[in-house]
Amino acid sequence: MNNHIAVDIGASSGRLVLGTLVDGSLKLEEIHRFSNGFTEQEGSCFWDIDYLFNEIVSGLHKAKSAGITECTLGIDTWAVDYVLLDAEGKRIKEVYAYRDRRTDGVMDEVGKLLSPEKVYAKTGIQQLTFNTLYQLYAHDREELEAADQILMVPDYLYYRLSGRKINEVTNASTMQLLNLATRDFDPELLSFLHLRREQFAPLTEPGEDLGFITADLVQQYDLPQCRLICAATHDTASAVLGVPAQQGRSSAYISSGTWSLLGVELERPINDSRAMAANYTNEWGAYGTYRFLKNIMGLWLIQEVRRLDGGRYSFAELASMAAGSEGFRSLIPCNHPRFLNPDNMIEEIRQSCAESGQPVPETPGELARCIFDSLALSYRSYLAELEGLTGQGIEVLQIVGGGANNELLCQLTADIIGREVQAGPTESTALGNLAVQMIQSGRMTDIHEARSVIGTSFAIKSYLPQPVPQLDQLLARWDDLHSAAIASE
Ligand code: LFR
Repeated sequence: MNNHIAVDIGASSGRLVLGTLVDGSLKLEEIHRFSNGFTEQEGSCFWDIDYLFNEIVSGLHKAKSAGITECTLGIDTWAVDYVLLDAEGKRIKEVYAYRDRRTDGVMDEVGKLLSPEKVYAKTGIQQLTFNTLYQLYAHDREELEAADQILMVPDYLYYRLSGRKINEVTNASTMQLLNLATRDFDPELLSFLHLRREQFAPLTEPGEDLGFITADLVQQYDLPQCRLICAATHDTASAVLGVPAQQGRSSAYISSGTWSLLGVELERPINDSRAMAANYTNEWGAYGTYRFLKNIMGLWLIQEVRRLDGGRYSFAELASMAAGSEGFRSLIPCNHPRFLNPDNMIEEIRQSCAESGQPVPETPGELARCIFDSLALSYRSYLAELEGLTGQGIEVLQIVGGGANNELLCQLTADIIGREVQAGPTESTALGNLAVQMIQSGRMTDIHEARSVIGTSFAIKSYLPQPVPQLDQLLARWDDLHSAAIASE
């Protein structure tokens, strides 16, 4: 049996990908793809989790129709969002989407009651308004008390398929409730939220065998016999597992999708005061690793511009219009919280440019160019910070995920950071998810082998830095904008 299926659901789309190992090469075949997004109901933002579950089932049914009778299956999604269940295992509430505004100002409020230094020393997790800690603090107290179980989104999807409740570690770490030293939920943080340890399931590591999809589901929807393997259920954890092996050169990665996650993999967390001041995170990875990284407002910016523009142009068209627009004309401090979920991204970008006395981008091409230029410049700043914090110089930046397809952004990044960028594979998240299944099934020995196989199975494009005219002036302009934005957060 050589069929492994990754269910990979991001904030804007989901897919089921079949992975097979043929003559030492990993082959991917997309079985099913669907869109995703949160919707606003009475002023709050929610995911449609039943729809996502149904899409998984439809995808599996398609696999069966295509002749797959047996497979293993792993699930990954974005992080931080949770599902409350009652004692019968029924959902108590729709699932809030992390960009919901109920957490506006909550981080500061909590910071007055619970020392942020202490929370960082315990958890090593960066301060983001949407961390589960803040979401739960902002959640209706009675509803939380009534919850028999609190599962993360992928945990819940596994539960619906198998009946088994887990809290998978890579995703659970983004709750900002796990203690790095004890490797379990931190009692003080739980009691701050008036929560009990029993409301969470046992912490489960990637690679655990979770049993088969229930016979009822298999029969009712005509599905393959699927053995569920616990993936690195946080999509970023899977994406980092899917970063190709690097031969002898020190490297950092960017997992480039809705977010740009820039960082390195470490064997030990760095949760000192410098890392805290720079707001770097230590999310738990598979196989005893930590992802020391920073969230950068990534392709969400262009996704929103495209949506508000009525979807007239594809992402490829927007990138080519950006390539034809004047470079470095207007820049935005793209990681400022104002861009997290503004009422209107296009207006927010224009306003930011106007406020800083720069030309206001009008056309979709100008808006896209402003976004890509600003992202490349922010990568440079955060890369330098990363080198300072880890004490490790970076020679190569590996960009994986959908953003690896964006040639303009990859070239701009190489030019601005002055180092080689290696782009690809775009499907690193599905690949990391599959790697865990293949290792668990004995098809691969370990993650080193998986990363070598990934490196030789997919085309990886190299971008070498080209000179940027008047770079010093550009960097000075960027530093002013970037520092002013940090000061105003
Ligand atoms: C990327 C990602 C990031 C996480 C954000 C919210 O899809 O999972 O890693 O910080 O979404 O969950």
